[in-house]
Amino acid sequence: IQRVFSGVQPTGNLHLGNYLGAIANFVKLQETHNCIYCVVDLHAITVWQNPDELTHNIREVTAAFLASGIDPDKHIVFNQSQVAEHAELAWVLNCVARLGWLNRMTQFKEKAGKDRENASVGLYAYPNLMAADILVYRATHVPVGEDQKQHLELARDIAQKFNNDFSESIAAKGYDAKFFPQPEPLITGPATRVMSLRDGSKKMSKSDPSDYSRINLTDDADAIAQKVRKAKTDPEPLPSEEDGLKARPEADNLVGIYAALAGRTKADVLREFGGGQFSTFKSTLVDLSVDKLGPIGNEMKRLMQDPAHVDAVLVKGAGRARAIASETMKAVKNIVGFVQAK
Ligand code: AQP
Repeated sequence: IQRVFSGVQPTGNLHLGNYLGAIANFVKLQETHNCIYCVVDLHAITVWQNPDELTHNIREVTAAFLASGIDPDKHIVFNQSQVAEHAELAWVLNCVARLGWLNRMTQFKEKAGKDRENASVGLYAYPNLMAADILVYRATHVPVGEDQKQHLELARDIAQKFNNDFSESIAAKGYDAKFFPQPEPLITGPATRVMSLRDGSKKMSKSDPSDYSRINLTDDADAIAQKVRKAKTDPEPLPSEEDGLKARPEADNLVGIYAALAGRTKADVLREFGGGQFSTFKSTLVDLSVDKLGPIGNEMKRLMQDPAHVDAVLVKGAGRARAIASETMKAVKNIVGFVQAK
């Protein structure tokens, strides 16, 4: 049975993009894979986080996992900082990855902005830590949104370079030549890149200053209704076929959201709504969104009233994660040539 790893940053404002692009797929994969789902708090601090808010946000992402249907007894749910092996392996991978590789990462360029000299070293090295997150469990499949594709490709390159650089030692010490497997990205469903409700050319994002750009998982029915009604559209009616969405990013986005929430294809949704006005479509989208997200938001709020329970889930998950990660780390140290207790 194959192993899945993925993570979500506890940086607040969990939104529909995080849900459709990642968490909803996490839930499905539980049926077919051994899954490890991580609240990646070490990644979060690559940009400044208020400590109290960070604690709250770690619990909130955990609550979102549980409320969406992730089972922490059958699978592993924990926060990254509790398993030191992530940071430990990341250091080794910092020494494997090349500066030139990291220089090509578009997310760093976007997040660092113009003031690159002032970005943290952590923000730059973020993709190496992400590679460590995956490889420390020797995970084979990584469900992510479209925006993470480049980081996944880097993780594959790092895995391969480690296997090559240390091939003699790997063979001499009796490990499989492909010590680190090549992790496969799983970018699936009709909403792998949910766009901002205010601007169809920007992805829906936690850090967008406008709350109207996104539907948060904790939004109530009124907030969802207001945001969907105010979502940017164009004056044309909806097209009847998918081709008609091509130069219409806002329409494409709303149809994609509908399709993903309803578990249908975009073509199928357009067969029903094609030719109609956005106002009618938007009302149905509001009902569907409230229907699907309302119970998740309510359950998140209920779980957040018992932080001790949420923390206990994370502590227990971290123990199980550590058992796997420490085995990998022992082997890595052996391969690299470090001295350690037998
Ligand atoms: N708009 C999106 N559409 C589809 N998937 C998305 N993801 C994020 N935004 C979208 C996916 O959600 C998972 C968790 O993301 P993350 O928390 O690790 O970080 P992120 O990608 O940086 O999320 P944001 O919301 O865009 O935050 P900021 O504003 O800080 O940049 C990932 O699998 C991601 O692909």
